[in-house]
Amino acid sequence: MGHVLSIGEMMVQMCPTLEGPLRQTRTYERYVAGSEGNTLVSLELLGVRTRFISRVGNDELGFAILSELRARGVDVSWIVRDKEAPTGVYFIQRGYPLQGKTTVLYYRKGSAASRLSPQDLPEEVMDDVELVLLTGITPALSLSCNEACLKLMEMARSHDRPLAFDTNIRIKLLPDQAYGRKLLLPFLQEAKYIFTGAGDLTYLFGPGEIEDQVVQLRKLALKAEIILVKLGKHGAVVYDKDSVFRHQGYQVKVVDELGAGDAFNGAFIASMLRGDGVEQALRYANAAGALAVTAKGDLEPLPTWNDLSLFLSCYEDSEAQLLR
Ligand code: KDG
Repeated sequence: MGHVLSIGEMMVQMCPTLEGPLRQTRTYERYVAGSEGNTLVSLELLGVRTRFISRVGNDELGFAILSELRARGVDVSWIVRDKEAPTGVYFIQRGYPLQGKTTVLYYRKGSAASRLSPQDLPEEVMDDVELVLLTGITPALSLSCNEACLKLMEMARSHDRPLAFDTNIRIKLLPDQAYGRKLLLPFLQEAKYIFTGAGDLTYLFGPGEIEDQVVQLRKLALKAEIILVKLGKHGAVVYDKDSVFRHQGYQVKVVDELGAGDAFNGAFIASMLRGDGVEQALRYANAAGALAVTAKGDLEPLPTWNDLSLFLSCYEDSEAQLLR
């Protein structure tokens, strides 16, 4: 099996040890995170080889990102150390001002990764690539990032490789809704697999029932064979060409909900690539999403196949016992 290739920004994540407003926070744990890279690490843990196109600052934090990704098996040979721009950083604020809610503060404007451009994509990056993964985050980072994502999409098409696209709308990175919708349109039109969520569908198509929003999405996503709608603790729904599969969420203790969608995507793609059917892939993806929220950090709780099997057998056994 070939590589899954993606492009994007990994940042240093500053995660407070306690809940509360950041103005009072003095102690943090430092992690490394970023949607596309998270999904690649998830894939690596599930036996799929991956390659990441990115830029990091030629600084200590950039080294931290490179060594984390390298240690987890991702091919980092195409990541550029940029001497002129710093590595992006973000802070998490938990439980304030709304209990149970997480806010993210980005310090990534002008970062090294925001300077990604089509020049970072020579033809050879497509060598031995099985699937290309893009998300709505990277095109939103800068005009040159958007151009790079469009180029990678074209490269996937010319090599006849499928595109997986996660809408991953980050309102803080987008000037307004009209811009966001226009930015995502070419990727939605091209993708074979579309990952999205209830909030993103409402951003794209306005409020309404998910079924109706998916009908609207289908009208423009003509190449989409599979549309996955992630519903957090309520599980997920998959719409393939002629069937709908629903899967309930697994109830777990939530420690840190960031990165759950990326864990979901990684397990779904890995399962499909090894030839499981859609229903089985959805089951693994839901389990991976659930496991991802049980510990801090985006990469740290990502599961292996053994973790997924153990989780599913225990969880489904205890559910069956409750039903008896
Ligand atoms: O999916 C989790 C990511 O959103 C988070 O770790 C940071 O990539 C990130 C982003 O751009 O918000």
